[in-house]
Amino acid sequence: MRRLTVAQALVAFLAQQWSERDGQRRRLIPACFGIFGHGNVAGLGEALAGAAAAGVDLPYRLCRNEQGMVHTASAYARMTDRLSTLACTTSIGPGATNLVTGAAGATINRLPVLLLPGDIFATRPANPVLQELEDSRSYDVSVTDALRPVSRYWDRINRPEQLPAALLAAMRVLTDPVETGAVTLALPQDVQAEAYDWPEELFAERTWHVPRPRPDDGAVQRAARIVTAARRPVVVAGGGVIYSGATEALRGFVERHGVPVVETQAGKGALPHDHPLSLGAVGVTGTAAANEVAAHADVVIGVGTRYSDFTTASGTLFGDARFVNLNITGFDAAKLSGVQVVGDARESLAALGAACDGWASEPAYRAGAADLRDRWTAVVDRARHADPGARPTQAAVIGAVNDAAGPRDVVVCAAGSMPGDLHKLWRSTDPKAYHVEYGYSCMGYEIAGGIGVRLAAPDREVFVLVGDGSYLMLPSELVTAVAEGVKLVVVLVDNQGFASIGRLSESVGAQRLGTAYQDREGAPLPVDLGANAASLGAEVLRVTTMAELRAALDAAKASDRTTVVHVKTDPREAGPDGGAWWDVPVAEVSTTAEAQAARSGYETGRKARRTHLHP
Ligand SMILES: Cc1ncc(C[n+]2csc(CCOP(=O)(O)OP(=O)(O)O)c2C)c(N)n1
Ligand SMILES: [Mg+2]
Repeated sequence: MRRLTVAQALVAFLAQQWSERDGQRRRLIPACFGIFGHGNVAGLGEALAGAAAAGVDLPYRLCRNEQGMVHTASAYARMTDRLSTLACTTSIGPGATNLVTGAAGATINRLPVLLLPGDIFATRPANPVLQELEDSRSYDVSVTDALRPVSRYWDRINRPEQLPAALLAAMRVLTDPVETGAVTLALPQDVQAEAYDWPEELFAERTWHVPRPRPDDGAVQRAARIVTAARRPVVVAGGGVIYSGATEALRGFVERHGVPVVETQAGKGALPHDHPLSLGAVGVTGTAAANEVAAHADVVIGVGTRYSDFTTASGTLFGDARFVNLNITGFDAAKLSGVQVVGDARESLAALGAACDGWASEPAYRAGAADLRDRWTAVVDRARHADPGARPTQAAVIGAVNDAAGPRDVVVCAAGSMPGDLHKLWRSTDPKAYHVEYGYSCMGYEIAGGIGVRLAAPDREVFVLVGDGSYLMLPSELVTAVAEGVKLVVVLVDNQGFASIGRLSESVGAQRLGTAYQDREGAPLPVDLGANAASLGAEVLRVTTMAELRAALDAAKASDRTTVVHVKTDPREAGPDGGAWWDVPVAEVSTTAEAQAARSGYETGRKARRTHLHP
């Protein structure tokens, strides 16, 4: 028996957790991020300090905003293919509720994060404690309940005895590729400090084996019958391809069977951009080549994709296709009435490939796809081009960052107009080098996520592309990057507001209301984001021409300091369009001509929606 507080036991336990896949072991939770307050400083704070003093390897890192630290943990998990993540400790009240947005992002993106919010006293000696919600209908309600719907496992440790089983359940969910997402253990502040006699085995080294489930034979045979009858097959590669490490298996499958590949945001980089069968981004933010091939496909092989509305163009992209879905979760495999091949992506591709032995698509079909691909390549070349003396367009900024980044360097982005342009214009060379969070598309992810990426892959340079709107949501994590010595190159694309939502607003008849940063008279704001970044400890380079941008990117890359390259662009300049539709319902009745016109366009657009109900 070991007598420790609940918080001390938790820390001792976390330091002994490992994950293993394909014989490779790594620490499951190698570090803890946090912000202390009265809800965790005496419990987890004391425990982490004591552990550090005793030489336990669970370093603590201070972040500036709880939401940011969950993004950091998510990004870390994504970079490590979900085999490792970070713990996040918070105080009670606002510290805890600041986790909610990050937790939703992690769960939606199917990424493990371990959240340890403090909670109100379990013993209720003198309620309400500072920051307690105090629900008059039940003293059992706390703000941490807000984390329940966004967590894949949620528990509150009201008694020390509850901790061991909760810890094991939490680790299981974190490492289960089917269930993974945010895991929350709410820790009442009195219970954190309470001592208990723990069985020694609780602190033994423990390895969580991440399985590669093989798909059912019958399902593979059913899928193979459909695939081998296809004349115009296409693979939709999602994030699952990358998390499973299935990129080589995918390449082998499509090369043997002659199947073009289109990629979702999370799946971008599944094939290198210059692979002859790579048609690039698909869907609303997709390339014209990918969307054309997807629209005419008779069989769609979805691998590790959630089929979000951005991928399916809100149900309008695919025609009368049959779907064969390889996915680790039955939930995703069943989408679009697909044949469900439930299993690990790498294993499933191998099994399906074997079952389709000898079959390949017609060469003429592949040649047609290659032709579309070449035409799109020319569109990208034109969009990315700008003369050295010219003011950079957003597409040219993306091109310059792509040129400056080495083949393994990582681009990070999340919200605004850049994810769409990146999806279409970025040329990815490595499965981990394109890191756009587009499940939650959460403004503020960019810098915090960049920290997680760099911590997980210190040998890769990290280029964070962030819009001015996203930057203003969470610039505080620049301080964390500086303090922790996590070097980032941040390219701050400043177009004085929301280019993306401005454009969307105009297209739905909302007249760009509230989408530009300006004062009540419509004049530009006296706001200097470069000065803001400098005040937070970053090196700042301001650029006005393409030549200056390229020089600044090189200097930022060579520097060992976090550097913000501040570039101003025009919000009305849009990148090339891949021609797909997105469902954003427009007012059915309105007094404005703009909204009426938008509504009629909307009604035409939605006529193309299909429900895929193939039995
Ligand atoms: C936290 C959050 N709030 C609101 C939104 C909705 N939204 C999506 S993009 C965007 C504007 C982003 O502005 P900016 O970062 O400057 O990028 P730009 O559109 O100018 O490229 C908004 C408000 C969001 N995605 N996330
Ligand atoms: Mg902007």
